[in-house]
Amino acid sequence: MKNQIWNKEMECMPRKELEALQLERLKALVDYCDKNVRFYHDRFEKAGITADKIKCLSDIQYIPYTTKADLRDTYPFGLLSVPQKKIVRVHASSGTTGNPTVVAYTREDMENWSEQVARVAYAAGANEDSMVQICFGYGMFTGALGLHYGLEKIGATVVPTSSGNTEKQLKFMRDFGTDTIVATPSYALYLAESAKERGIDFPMDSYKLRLGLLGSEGCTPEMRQQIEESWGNGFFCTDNYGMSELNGPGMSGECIYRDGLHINEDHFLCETIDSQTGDVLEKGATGELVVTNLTKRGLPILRYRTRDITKINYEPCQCGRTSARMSKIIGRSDDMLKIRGVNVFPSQVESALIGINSISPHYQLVVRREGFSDTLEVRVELIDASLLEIYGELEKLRRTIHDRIKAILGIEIKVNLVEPKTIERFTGKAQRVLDLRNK
Ligand code: DLL
Repeated sequence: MKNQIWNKEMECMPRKELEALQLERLKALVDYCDKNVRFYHDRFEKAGITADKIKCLSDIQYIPYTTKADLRDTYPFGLLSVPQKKIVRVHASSGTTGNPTVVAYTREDMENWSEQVARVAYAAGANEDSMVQICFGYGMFTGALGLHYGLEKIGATVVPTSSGNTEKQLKFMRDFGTDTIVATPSYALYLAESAKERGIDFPMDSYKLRLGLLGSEGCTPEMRQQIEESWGNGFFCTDNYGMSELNGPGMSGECIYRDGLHINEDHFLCETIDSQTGDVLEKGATGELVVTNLTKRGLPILRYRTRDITKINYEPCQCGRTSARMSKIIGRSDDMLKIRGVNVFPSQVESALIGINSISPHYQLVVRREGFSDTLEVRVELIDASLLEIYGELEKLRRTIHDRIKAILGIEIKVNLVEPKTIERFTGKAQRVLDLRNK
């Protein structure tokens, strides 16, 4: 892969200049939020914050954190800072309960977002010669449209196949000579295995795939190796991170040296904090990532608690970029699960179970990796064991639970009704999730 830099001026800026720019942008953002968003105005007033009190970057610590709950409480448009006619795009992702998290973009936000994605895609090796198939679901999820705009910006040929329909994905891949895919790591692997299964008719050489822009869920180095070996022919992939609250993909991504994910720091100011105490940690320490989107204007977000655990390396990279690099996500400080690219919270399952007769409030989520795809089993405890003897009733109950949960999560699940008192009880915080994917 070639070492290419999309925006040298910004990506290789001396750190002193970069930090001066971040400070200038932070002050402008605080001033902007103070004047245009009631939610922030009230919070700043309470905390005694005004833009002129921000003298250096570390003064950011006086600004209160924003959480997913804040977005949920102001659903859908309580954090908008402009009249709706200035908003050109809305996206959403699932929240912990009930309301999804809604995000909104002005035209300027869209330009910034495309620029951020253009940089990470170019850093990975994509360019105007690339034929890119986007296998993320188009819709409220930011993954597909985010990469779509960024890839068009660098002049790549975008093939918006969206998610699913593996047979068609592979056909287009062969017929078009697709050389780059955008997918979750698990789907990239699944595609490779499906291609291999058709090996007699279409040997792996019928595919020109060389690059994978992967993201939206974790990918260990072992998994990456497995994906690369499955595709063969020098297939190379990078890890890309982001979240809808921070535009979507494009916040950070690996360059060809793959030694951390370069953060677009002129747009994102990052900190790590102790997720228990909320204290800011020293630079470079492992903790929960907190991000301020310095340039977002439609629905600005300050000091967003991502719940993702990482550490940030501020040393320059051999690629020539001066931007800091975050390590791959080590885990989460809450119980959110990412299953086949979809955010799942145990509390969503709980809300689906509430009010159903014959089941106890004890349940467990079991996540497995079967083949190359994640599966979710929901174990629910019956109140009365005698129901196990009546197949018709049991099946009816299982269906009801299945349909309710599926309607909320939007993914296929398996419901398993178990005997009374067989799900482990906890005296402290209940452990609702059994994640067996890495076992
Ligand atoms: O997943 C945005 C995205 C799309 C990023 C496509 C990269 C590529 P959300 O649906 O809001 O946004 O989910 C955000 O997914 O807080 C992480 O927990 C997880 N996540 C995203 N990228 C990675 C990654 C998109 N590379 C949540 N590694 C985040 C590990 C990731 N976890």
